Amino acid sequence: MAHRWSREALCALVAFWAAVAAAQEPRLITPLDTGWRFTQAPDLTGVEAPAFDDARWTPVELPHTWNRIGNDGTERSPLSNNVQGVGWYRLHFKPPHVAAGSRYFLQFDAVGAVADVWLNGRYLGKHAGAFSRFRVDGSSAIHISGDNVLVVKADNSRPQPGSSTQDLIPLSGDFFVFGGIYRKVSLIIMRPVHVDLLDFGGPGLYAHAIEIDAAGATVHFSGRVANDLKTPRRISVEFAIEDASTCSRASTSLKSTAAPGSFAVQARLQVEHPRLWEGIKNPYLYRSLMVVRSDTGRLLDRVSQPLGLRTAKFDADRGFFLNGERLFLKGVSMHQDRPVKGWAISDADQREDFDVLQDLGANAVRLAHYQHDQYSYELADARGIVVWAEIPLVNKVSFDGSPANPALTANARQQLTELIRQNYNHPSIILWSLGNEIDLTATLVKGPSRPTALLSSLNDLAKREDPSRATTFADCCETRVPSETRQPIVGLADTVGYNRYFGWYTGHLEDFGTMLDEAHARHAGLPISVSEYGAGAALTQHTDDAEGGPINPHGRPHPEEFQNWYHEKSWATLKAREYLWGAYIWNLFDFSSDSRQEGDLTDINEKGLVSFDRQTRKDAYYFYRANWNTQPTLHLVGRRYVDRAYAVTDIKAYSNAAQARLSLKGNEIGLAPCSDGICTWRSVRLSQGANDFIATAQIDGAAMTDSLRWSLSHSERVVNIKAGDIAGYVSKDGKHFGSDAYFAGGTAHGVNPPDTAPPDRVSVLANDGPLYDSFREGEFSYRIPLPNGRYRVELKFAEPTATALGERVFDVTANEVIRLREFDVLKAGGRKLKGVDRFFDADVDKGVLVLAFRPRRGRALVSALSITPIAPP
Ligand code: GCB
Repeated sequence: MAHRWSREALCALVAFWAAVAAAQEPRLITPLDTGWRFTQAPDLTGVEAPAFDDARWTPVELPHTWNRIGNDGTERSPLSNNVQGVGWYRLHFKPPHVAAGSRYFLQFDAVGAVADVWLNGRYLGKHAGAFSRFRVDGSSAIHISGDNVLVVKADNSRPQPGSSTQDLIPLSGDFFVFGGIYRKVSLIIMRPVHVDLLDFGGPGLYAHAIEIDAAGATVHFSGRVANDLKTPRRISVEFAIEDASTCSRASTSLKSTAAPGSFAVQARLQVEHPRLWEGIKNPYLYRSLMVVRSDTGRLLDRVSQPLGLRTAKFDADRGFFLNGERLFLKGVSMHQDRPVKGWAISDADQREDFDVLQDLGANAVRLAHYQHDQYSYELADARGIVVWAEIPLVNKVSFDGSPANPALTANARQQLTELIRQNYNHPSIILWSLGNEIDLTATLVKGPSRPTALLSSLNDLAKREDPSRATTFADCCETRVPSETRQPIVGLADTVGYNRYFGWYTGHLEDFGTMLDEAHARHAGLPISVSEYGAGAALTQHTDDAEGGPINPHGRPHPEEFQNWYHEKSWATLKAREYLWGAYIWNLFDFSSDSRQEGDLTDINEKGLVSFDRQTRKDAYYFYRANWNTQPTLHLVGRRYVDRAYAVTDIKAYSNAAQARLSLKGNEIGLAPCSDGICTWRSVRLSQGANDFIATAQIDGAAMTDSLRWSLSHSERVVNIKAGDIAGYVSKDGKHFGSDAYFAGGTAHGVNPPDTAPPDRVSVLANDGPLYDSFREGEFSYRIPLPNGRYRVELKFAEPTATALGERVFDVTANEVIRLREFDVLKAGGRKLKGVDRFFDADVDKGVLVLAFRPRRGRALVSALSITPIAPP
């Protein structure tokens, strides 16, 4: 009777032979990460000569960048280095001893931004693009036994007309382009006939499923073979699919004659009863293999790539479908930088970022605004995170608003080809994005923007390179500028993402949903997403009411609680829209951008849900965790706003519990229901000193608890409010004025609109001018909770606009008793922008003081309110 092998036994045998094969790997890969010397000196000459003396250069290891951007604090640190230009690297190395006739390739995982490479004084080539892998053939220059000198010139000059980077994308962007060899370098030694390494940095093997159903999947293989010899060779090319237990599930072998040069070999394989790559549910991975052998069966080369079997479809009305199932892409965007290290990050850094992303509960990532390290895409494959991948075509296609010139077009096409070939095999990638906000300049400088020729050319290229994936791009400005200056681009790619910052840069948050609905109606058949939304959050800046005053998006302060409010509202808007295929938070992490002086930082965009150093998860992080992650979350909100301005305040927890319980100093406050991830206890009363809160909840049988301490440094009978201001202010006489709170009605303003810089800034003439530089205006009231008693109410005013007496006249009542009658600030101050104070006494007997501002002519206003007790009750 014939012996029957079990499947496991067969696989064990296969694994054994795979191990044997691996032991004789045909490629010898030597990392070249240590022993480099570096200097930043633009005018050096003769550096490429092997004998050049680099003894005084700085010893460095890869990954390396000379730039250092972004620090904690409102001033730029002396340790910062934002010098853009040329940096030189030199390395002496000795290659391992191998058989004669081998080929030697140098692989650079990325160099910022333009690289020139010499080996032993011989120029091997240039690569323009800060993000993609590239390889050069060093076979004719190498000293196979003995010392070799590898020289790299890295140039990250700021792109401008006439610069060395004038035709290199990105021309601009809200991120810093770090200079240097900021990813790894290796020497790859191969046999002369091998899988092609010079295919735009790609793996040379490209596989994807063309048909999938329960019974089987058909996978198309295309492999490139290079014959570096001068004569043809008879070879066989094997393609195979291995499952996750390295068991071969399908294979084929093709005989061929490899002429000198390179050529493609194609095949199709069937996998029976395929297991699907199902995103975070089950990111099952096969591997595709390509093996090249000589006609005598000698192993010449071998490549293994990830293979995931899945379908990805977009529907204009119903969103995104993975393997036929609707999946809303709960996305975050990420850059690739860290404090001090900049872009020279490690694998461990990338793992940590994906750990955070998964802890948040995201199922999708936009790896912005350029090609990231291979390892990030591998992590996404392995963890089931759906990826939006993109090229760094950002903000503009030319300096003067004209269409992209041929050189820039060629560079953008090259970077797109590299992105696609190098990442073709990652099942996690579902979209190639062609650009980001490339008509932004039309909005900012009101000049023309002519991106369509380039965008169409890139779209065609992406479809030709990879017909299996959809294209997209991120739009900023569709309806913001007239069509005479801006060519319409939405609809040019298969899908679109809208970068929208309602309530931050523009408009009101309430208009976000309407804008999306209008876009959906305007572009019938076009699948749409939100590719960016977000708001800044500084860890040391706080507000009691995010609607208390205008935000200054390009400046300071950026209270953390504004970000909470923004995301609570935004997520409610987004999740209600069935037609959206996804939404990407901008950004998961704070990141470096040397044009930013915002929040409490310098050179950092602080729209992250997590701080730049990854040490602090902001409150808004937990809002999403409560909504997106099924793991239990219970997080009391406001843990960094410790010194409270007001004794009576709401307190919130972000939680996926049905309800949560709160106690203060051991006294039960009560049970609050939680909906949409938010549990709120209204009008909680703090007392002077420390206030310790403990929240508890049961979530899926797990007992959760969280605590925080707030302190109140003044009596509960004192209330100081800076009207119309989102942040507080400590007055010259040491009083803590909280941000605008307890108000109803009116609108908030500053005497200077946000972003006004000297010399246009005005100030209020008063002993303490800043106390008067914001105001609430209109018909409005304040309901201020206070213990019963008698109080002194001091109101502060400054006329911001009225030029004639009688233009603005109003009454102020306290608990319905008129205290200021027909008050005219201009008259009282005698001139515009002159601080005016008025005070009166008022009794509180029902726990609340209602101050009403009632216009008689024009709009009422107030700049600050200060309430202090006169006598105990
Ligand atoms: C955008 C850009 C992104 C910026 C972001 C912001 O629209 O695409 O690069 O960083 O806005 O924070 O302003």
